[in-house]
Amino acid sequence: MFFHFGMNTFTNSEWGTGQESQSLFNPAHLDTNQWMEAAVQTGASLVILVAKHHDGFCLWPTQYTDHSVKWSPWREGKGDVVKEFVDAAKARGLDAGIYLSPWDRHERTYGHEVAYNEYYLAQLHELLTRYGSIQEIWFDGAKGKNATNMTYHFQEWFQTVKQLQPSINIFSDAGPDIRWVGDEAGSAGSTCWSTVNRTHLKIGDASLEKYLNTGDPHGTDWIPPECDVSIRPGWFWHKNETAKPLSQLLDIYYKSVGRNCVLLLNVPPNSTGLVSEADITRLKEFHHAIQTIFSTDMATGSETKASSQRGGTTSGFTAFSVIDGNEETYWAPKQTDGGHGQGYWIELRRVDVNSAFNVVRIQEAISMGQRIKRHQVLVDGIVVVNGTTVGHKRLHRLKWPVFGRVIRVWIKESRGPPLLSAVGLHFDPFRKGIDA
Ligand code: FUL
Repeated sequence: MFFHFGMNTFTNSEWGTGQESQSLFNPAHLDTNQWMEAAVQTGASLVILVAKHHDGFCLWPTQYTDHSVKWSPWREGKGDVVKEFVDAAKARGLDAGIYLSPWDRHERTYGHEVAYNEYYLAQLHELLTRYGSIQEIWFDGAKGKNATNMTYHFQEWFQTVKQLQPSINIFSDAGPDIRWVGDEAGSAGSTCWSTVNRTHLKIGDASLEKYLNTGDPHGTDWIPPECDVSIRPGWFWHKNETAKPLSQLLDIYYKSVGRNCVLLLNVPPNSTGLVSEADITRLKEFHHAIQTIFSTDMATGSETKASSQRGGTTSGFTAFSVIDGNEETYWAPKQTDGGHGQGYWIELRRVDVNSAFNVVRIQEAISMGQRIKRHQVLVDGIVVVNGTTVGHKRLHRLKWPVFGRVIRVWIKESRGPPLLSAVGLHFDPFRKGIDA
């Protein structure tokens, strides 16, 4: 879960000018435990705070500028939102991440290459040494059209980050660990590879959006995408905006989590310093809907059969692995299978055919790489899905609920033998439109 909170929260804007007075920052009831409660209730595992947005106002008492909480009335200048955020996250067992905007409209050194890069590095140093372990750092490529020219020393920043926090994940348009998905709608490409070629990438280059959206089957760098999207129209809280309807959130879930991505859902706290009740209600609905859809798997108990199986029945690569409920185990075909242009297939023969499903879940054994290029799903011999990549998780919504007995996942093209860790069949009662 992403938290955009800062000066903009108090000025009803999305991009502040950097000229705002520190006295405006004064959330009367700021409670990061309440934020974490919202995250936990939604099933999130990681929370990321915008520590400084483009307006340059810092949510921690940095020693490098006066434009921070230290000069605001909040907690009489003794508060530290970053500390409260990270402490509250850790107390709830959540991983914590930080967003630090490179574009800074307040800082007077901005535009002076050496001075600003040093300023930014010094702030990174504060953020990554004061608050214990941080699991993700978010580098935003955004910048206004008329922004002052500025060269960022990304390589140096990344090196510093890794020195200070060796196991952190660095997010940016170009990784190196997690990549932007190329849009802010929470929607990955219907073909989505975890791999890209880093040499093609450049932070802040809009012409790369399509490439980031689909990844690259020939990519040599493993940089899986993260889909950032806001629950509301804006990234920051605005009095007159409301949360997206459940149907839209579910659509986002299918197009992000269901397309091999991490979903980073932004929930902006309001000017009192709390996540609004209406947003919490929507988050609960969202979580409940996901639980409802995926807690029942109609593939459970099926008989399994595959085009081939590597090793004997005790090899650990049996077809049954896809329905054993364990993501660590997987089905592997023989190396020699699929050699005649037919691909590889696995079949589930359902015991209970009286239960309809309208969602098919397919998962690759992702620790062994991403291999599937093209696949089909057939129900009793009829093709109901034509798909491309699978990756960690592929969710297919069917046009209508089906009751079939034999479900075949047919991998038509892959980079080497496909390895499947799961196939699931689910019923989504919230589904109205037909937009597979
Ligand atoms: C964009 C920014 O300009 C938005 O304000 C927001 O922070 C979003 C996550 O990234 O590039």
